[in-house]
Amino acid sequence: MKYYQYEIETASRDEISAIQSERLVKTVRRIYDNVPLYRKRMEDSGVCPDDIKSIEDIEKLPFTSKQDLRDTYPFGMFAVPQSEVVRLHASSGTTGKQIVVGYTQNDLDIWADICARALAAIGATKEDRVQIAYGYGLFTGGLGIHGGSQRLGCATIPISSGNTARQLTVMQDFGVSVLACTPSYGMYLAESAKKEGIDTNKLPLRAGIFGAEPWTEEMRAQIEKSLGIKAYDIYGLTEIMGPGVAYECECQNGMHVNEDHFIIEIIDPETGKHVPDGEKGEIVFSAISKEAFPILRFRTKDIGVITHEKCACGRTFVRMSKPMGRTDDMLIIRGVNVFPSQVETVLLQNGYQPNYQILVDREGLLDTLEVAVEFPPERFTDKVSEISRMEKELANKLKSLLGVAAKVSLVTPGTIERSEGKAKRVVDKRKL
Ligand code: DLL
Repeated sequence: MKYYQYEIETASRDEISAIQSERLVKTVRRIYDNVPLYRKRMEDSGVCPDDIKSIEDIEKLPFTSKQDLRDTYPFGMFAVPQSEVVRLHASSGTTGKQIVVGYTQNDLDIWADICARALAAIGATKEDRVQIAYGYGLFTGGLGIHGGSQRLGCATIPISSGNTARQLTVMQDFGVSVLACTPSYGMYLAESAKKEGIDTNKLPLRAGIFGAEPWTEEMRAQIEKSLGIKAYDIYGLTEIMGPGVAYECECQNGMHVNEDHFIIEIIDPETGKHVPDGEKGEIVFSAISKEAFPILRFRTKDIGVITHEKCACGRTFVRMSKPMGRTDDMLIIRGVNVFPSQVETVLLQNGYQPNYQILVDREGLLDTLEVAVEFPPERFTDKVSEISRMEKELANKLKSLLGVAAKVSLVTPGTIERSEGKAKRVVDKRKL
């Protein structure tokens, strides 16, 4: 079973647009009537629900930001009475007060469907055993994929993140075939398996569904090689639903947005205007079928591109690229824009593992950039001249790709902190 819901996943553009228009119009009316913040925003920008007749009119609507959700904390954006809400999740993000989102039973059903689509797209069936090593709890990762895995009929293993030794025991003893966790935890599991002498290539494990944090194509290749699996991407965010907003198919060439439930726009972050397919911009999402927590034109701060080109898998949903960074994690070092993903690409292309940290500071008026990365275990040495030769070589490679000088510090394998959830790659001391 390659598709979970074949008809909608392969619907024509006209059919998709018709569904989107109908749901958008309804959502606008509903939130105008039920959410004071939206009513005020729309009134302030001179739009009324009757102005929105189809998705063509979406640009008339005001944006929503994370700050709006903080300002209405905890339940100010909910559009149904409390008695209809059957689940709450929350996200704190990297800074600031947490935000709370809610789901009706119908919302949870849709969430399970979209995660089931994601699992089916990577070839999972009810014959599979799925180890869910995303965190369970207020984070949407664990319970989100859990709902999809159960909906598809897979034997679902709700192990949550952490306790790596137990993860490896379960993986072997239960004959796990699909792993779900963050890519950085996937790498850590691979590394730990190797240390324990477990050859994951000999296990039934054959695919992984990784997301919740940025990862590069180079990291994908490493995970595939070290775990002996196919590694697929899955995207989502708490404000819109959780995991499953977009999902990769076997083509591994962009993530299909579940367009019957979410409208994606790519905008120029400065002007707020749409940019054409293939051009980079900020990703904006509207959730058009959610009951408890509908959201319109949410500015994700993720940067990506979309394409409407046909995908070889037969799905017609628009594809988004891996997010290439965030408008708020782009570092500006001496005036040059640097994304952590660029650093990761250079490291992995040069034989290093994705165990690194980027340290930014300011000496006097000058920004400093340092990349601490572990020696590849097989190249570990205590010879000072060799260490400085390797550091210089990597620093040159970084400079030529980033356009700004970086100091490289090679550190002992195993000393950069491992993550069981989202890895913390950047320490920017300038803001402290
Ligand atoms: O991370 C939901 C999720 C759980 C997605 C499990 C996939 C798998 P939040 O904690 O609200 O929700 O974080 C959302 O994480 O805006 C992106 O910046 C980042 N992100 C999520 N998926 C990906 C991905 C979950 N596949 C934020 N690639 C988003 C890159 C991702 N970044």
